[in-house]
Amino acid sequence: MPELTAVDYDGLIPNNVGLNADPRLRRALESWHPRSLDWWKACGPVGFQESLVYLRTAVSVEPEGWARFGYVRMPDYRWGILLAPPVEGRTIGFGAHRGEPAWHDVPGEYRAMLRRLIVVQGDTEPASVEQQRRLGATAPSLYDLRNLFQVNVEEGRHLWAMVYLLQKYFGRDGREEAEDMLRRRSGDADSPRLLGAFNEATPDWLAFFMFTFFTDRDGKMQLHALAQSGFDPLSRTCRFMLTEEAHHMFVGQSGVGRIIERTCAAMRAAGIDDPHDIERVRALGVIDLPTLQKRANLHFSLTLDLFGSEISTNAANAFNAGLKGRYQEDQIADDHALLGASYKVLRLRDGHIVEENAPALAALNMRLRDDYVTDALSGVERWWNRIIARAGFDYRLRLPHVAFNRQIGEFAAIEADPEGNILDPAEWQRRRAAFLPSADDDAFVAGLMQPCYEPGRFASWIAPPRAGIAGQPGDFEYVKLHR
Ligand code: BYC
Repeated sequence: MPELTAVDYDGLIPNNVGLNADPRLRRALESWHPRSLDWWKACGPVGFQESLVYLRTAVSVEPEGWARFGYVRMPDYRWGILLAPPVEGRTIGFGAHRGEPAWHDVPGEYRAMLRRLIVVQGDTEPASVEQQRRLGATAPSLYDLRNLFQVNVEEGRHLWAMVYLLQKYFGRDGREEAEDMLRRRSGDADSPRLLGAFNEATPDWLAFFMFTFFTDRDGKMQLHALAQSGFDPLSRTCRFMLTEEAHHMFVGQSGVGRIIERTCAAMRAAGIDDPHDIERVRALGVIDLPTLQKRANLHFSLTLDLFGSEISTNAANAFNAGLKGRYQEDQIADDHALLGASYKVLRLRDGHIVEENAPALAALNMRLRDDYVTDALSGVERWWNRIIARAGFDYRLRLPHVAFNRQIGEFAAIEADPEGNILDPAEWQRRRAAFLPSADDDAFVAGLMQPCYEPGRFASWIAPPRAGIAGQPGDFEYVKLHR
């Protein structure tokens, strides 16, 4: 039976999954709790653990009033287990079991596949915290510092969400997987995180904003696909995670937007009309638009790899089993079985990129990736390019071709420029620094990264936000530093 939705906020682990009525699970989670705190202290934000941070904490799963804002020391954050309210009489929406009642327990025949999906999802959450752990030292403002920590504690909560599923539904091997989540490390040569992009460095704040715009958006798409799952606890977990995820993408979207705004204002004030006049723009202490383009090229292409191969039997099997649906599956008007249906996929044929019809079931990763590209493109146009256009500059940020800079799937074997023209390896090497950030570009950005911890003040290269968090004024002390 679906669990009740009332949130128990009194125990060690806030939850609306009836933990008190399940002593075995509660003990397992309570024994995981100190180890997750050890992980947080060793691998989470460097410094600031004693500082008071103005954080939102999820206290309810109702759409209105689900979060409470207040000062919290990060190790005291209440990492709760919260599932979206159950939907009465919910049925499986796609695949071979379409129309059957949703599962409230693990379907035995799909156990391994389901565990794998949950483990991959769970692994990304602590990975991103590890990637971002040193950024506090160079925060451009207390507002941004607070947003970083908000994202970090919520990724920590998302780890809890997946660990809950593993511990409750997968017995001993679930507990082992939960331990492994705390053992793997982003970028570690011996024990890396599972997916490529989560082993890359996030060395500076521009990387953080690009990551939250592009990579957290993959999170959104994958969580939407898992929210459709016929395994109801996974669906409910992901539905609530999506509530928090929206803010993470806002941080990236507005963060890069504020950089663009500052750059354009500085160029105007200095009488610079050509955005390609990089030396002069950089001399103003702001980040030139072509460097932003190269960073976008990097993060977009790294994120596309997270969708797996264009043609994937794993994806087909997960759909058929009713475990992972399409983006907004419940709003698509078709048979939700996809047997005999086809989908257009870009393939590499005889050294050329061509569009081909492929079986729709096998092409589900491609479809989700297409939905992702549409979503990301709309963010680029509606936010970033609008700011540039309003400032009166003849420049547009673009998303590179999906064949550009890929390590996974159809285009991993070739090199292509951002327009999708295939290049031979020598030409790629010659032109690489025009497409992707060079060591010089990174060094320039690194040179700008100086902390700005005075309430209401911002680093030279980023504009203040339009509005504060939860209606707070511009000079609000979002982090009370303990030094
Ligand atoms: N790196 O059949 P294929 C987020 C593996 S982000 C390394 O094409 P499939 C967040 C693959 O595992 C969202 N390996 O792949 C964002 C498979 O190995 P096995 C995270 C890769 O399974 C910001 C083999 O290659 N959630 O939440 O169709 C901050 C064959 O691949 C990669 C999910 O991803 C890679 N990039 O699709 C915080 C959802 N790609 O099984 C959080 C759950 C593929 O043969 N995961 N491989 O050993 C999935 O749905 C799928 O596992 C994937 C891969 C989409 C990742």
